[in-house]
Amino acid sequence: MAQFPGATAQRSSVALKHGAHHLGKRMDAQMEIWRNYGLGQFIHWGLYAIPGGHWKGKYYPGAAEWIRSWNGMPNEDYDNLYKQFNPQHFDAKAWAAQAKAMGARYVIITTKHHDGFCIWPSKYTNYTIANTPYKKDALKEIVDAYGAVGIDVYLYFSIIDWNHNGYRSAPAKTAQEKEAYEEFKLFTANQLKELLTKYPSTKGLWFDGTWDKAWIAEAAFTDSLETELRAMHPGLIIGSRFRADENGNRHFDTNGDIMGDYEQGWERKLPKTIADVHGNDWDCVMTVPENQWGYHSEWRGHVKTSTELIEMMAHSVALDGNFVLNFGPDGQGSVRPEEAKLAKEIGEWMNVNHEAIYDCAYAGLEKQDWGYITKSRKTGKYYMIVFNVPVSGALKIKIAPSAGVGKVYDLADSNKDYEPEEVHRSKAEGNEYLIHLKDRPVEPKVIVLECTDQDQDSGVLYEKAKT
Ligand code: FHN
Repeated sequence: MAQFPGATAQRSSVALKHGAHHLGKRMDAQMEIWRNYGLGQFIHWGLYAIPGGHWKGKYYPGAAEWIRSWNGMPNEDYDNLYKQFNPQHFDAKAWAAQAKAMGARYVIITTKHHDGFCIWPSKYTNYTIANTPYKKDALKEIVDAYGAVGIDVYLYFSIIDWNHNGYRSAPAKTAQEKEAYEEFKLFTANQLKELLTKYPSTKGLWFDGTWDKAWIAEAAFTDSLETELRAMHPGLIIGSRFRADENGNRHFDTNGDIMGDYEQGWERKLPKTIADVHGNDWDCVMTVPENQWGYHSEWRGHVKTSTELIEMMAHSVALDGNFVLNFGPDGQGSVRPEEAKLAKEIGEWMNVNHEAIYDCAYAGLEKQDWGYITKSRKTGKYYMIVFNVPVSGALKIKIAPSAGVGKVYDLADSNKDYEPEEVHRSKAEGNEYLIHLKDRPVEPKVIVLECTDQDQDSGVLYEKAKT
């Protein structure tokens, strides 16, 4: 059983052999770095980027990386795509520079998606980049380039593998099927160990495709594999998608305790309140259109703007999570112009306002009418991230009865300060202030709030009056 400072031993309400390894948050240094990232980048890049959501003139309406499962594209055609994989514009250093300029502090890169194609030269299968015209180890290029600019690398790994003969979604019934699945398990374990050995700077594994009944039934195997991976790579971070307990519960075990270091269920959605995250670390992975991860040349439906994405990031951090934005480079390795534009715009905002995102956490307040509030874990400063300015131009904020408002100023310009107007002072309810804006912002604006005489026990900010 893995143990981490600050985490307690497994609860015994229901005795479990393969439940959570620790209760509560991991408080070691590596996990502290993880929770302070604020913003990450996801990259989905593989063979599916070549057809880009089309085959023989037909449009595939699903997520581009699932095109192999579509009857509009014969499996054989897909399985031969690797012979064309030769991304002439792929420049890992340019990707890393773009991610850095956007403000990402970690990246999650697809080493192998459900199709089974590996962007590293795995010695356990021939279905790898080594056998494409490109030949080179793209994963190494990415790991090195991101590492060089100080962005931590996490490896996405799909358990579903449509290329492996032993892979199956339903539990094996015949002896032959069982034997094949045992081979698949060994293959999976070998690949994971290979990744950690070949790319030792990686900080964690981001698992996917773990919902099959066959995998869920493997609680003993997955538990011991997780323990082995952690032992070979101290500090390794693994989310809640990897394994199920012996009763088939995923993410949370039979006792309701999270299995893994953070909750990985927030895909294309966000928690509404702090209660929804149950005191766990978590990340939200988000697509730019509704549901496209790999490159699809024709995005349909709503495409999120940088303001919407910045708001989702603020929302995530204000509820103790990280926000991870997906990119799907094309078959030549180019980042599409829409994504490049978003990266630039988010980066410009982060350049000025990153203090409200990095190293920040839940501040004791839920969503405000005007926006979100975060608190620096390092300095204790509060950040009001303003998206909606009321007609009055006055932002209402309530702080603890024992607290006073100190300096209040624009993060973009500390000379632009405010004299909060005291509206209501109450020992029972906390002290309410109005901050009168001097102008109407055209983009999300951050106001820094430094409070005095903080009451350590209750927290400075009050969510609502006690009645
Ligand atoms: O099926 C995949 C999907 O293609 C994509 O990789 C996302 C990313 O979180 N994960 C799966 C769906 O949960």
